[in-house]
Amino acid sequence: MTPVFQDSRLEPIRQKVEAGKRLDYADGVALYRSPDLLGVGWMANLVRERLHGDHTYFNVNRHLNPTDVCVASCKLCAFGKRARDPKAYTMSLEEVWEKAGHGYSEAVTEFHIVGGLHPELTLDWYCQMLRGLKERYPQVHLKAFTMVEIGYFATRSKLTHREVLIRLRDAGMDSMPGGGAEIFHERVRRIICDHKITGDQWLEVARTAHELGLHSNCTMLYGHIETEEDRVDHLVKLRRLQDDTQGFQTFIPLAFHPDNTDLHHIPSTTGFDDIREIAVSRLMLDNIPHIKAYWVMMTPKIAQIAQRFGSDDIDGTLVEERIYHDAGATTSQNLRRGDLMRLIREAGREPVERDTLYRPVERTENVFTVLV
Ligand code: V47
Repeated sequence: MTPVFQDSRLEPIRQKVEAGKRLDYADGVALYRSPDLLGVGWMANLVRERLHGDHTYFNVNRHLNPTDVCVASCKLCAFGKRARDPKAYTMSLEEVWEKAGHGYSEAVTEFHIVGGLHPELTLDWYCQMLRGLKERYPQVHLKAFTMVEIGYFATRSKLTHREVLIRLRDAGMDSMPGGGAEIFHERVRRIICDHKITGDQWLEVARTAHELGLHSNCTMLYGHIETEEDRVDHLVKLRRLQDDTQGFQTFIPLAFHPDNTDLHHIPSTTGFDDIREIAVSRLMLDNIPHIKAYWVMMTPKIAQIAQRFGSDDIDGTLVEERIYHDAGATTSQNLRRGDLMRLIREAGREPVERDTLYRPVERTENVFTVLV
């Protein structure tokens, strides 16, 4: 049964959503401005259930951050450090390979690998790292490097983005995470991350990766100095690229965590904004299959509620998370497979363990099989 919305301005949007029609820029702004979270969430849930029924996806993954040394000094970030900072670290190749196998008893299906823009590590070093991981953990999918890291490797090695991507792919990179997109609008980028590649360059690297057959995710960092229009502009740009390439698997809205950053005066996002962001993303990104509620960033409780407001994915076990915990996240650094399944079941959804490419995974004890 269709409910009556409190905000009558949502009615024309509801008609489009029910008819499966694409929402436009003005619809996106109206969704962000509406206080009728239940109305917006009802529509997002309709789309989510059309696409995925009751399934909520999760995976058993491990984050690896080989270095936090970074030349960029982004105001938004608490993770990156200058090379001379006594707290900065850079792992040796052996340390990366050893850490990958550490500290967790359930066999992981994915390593999620990102790091700072290190001024001395070479592209060859990163290729060796990937080869070494593949040799030691051949069954594990390597989801590695943001578009920003690719841009930096290209500048440093004097190669094109395409050449860098080909070298990394040939060394074992299977797909790419969605980080570094922040907000594409240049006015915002100049303030929060002025040393990163531009929004257009981020989109161009993603396009090239997709053309080479690499899937990736995409993100948006919200809850800092951006406007609602900036958020809609960002989503529409992602949607436009996806129309061309079909290469994005999952969109992950990332709530800004201000602690220990140069923007520490900005208050954290609220639960209302986090849930609404999930719902608006689901409605605007009609061509991106999955919307992830990243539990580390949202808290497990909000990520669970998001499963009824447009999200169909809750991320994974992680094992050890650095980027958000350096920025003051108070969530745990890992959750076990059983914890994730309980959160999903109690939201009335059916947990589906997936690999990075969303193929179902079957487990007996600690051995997993990807069902194709
Ligand atoms: O690129 C950095 C953001 C991203 C802060 O692809 C911050 O499956 C909030 O991209 N507050 C890294 N956000 C995380 C990321 C990600 C996470 C989970 C899954 C996937 C995926 C990707 O975090 C960075 C940046 O956009 N970030 N600092 C901060 N203080």
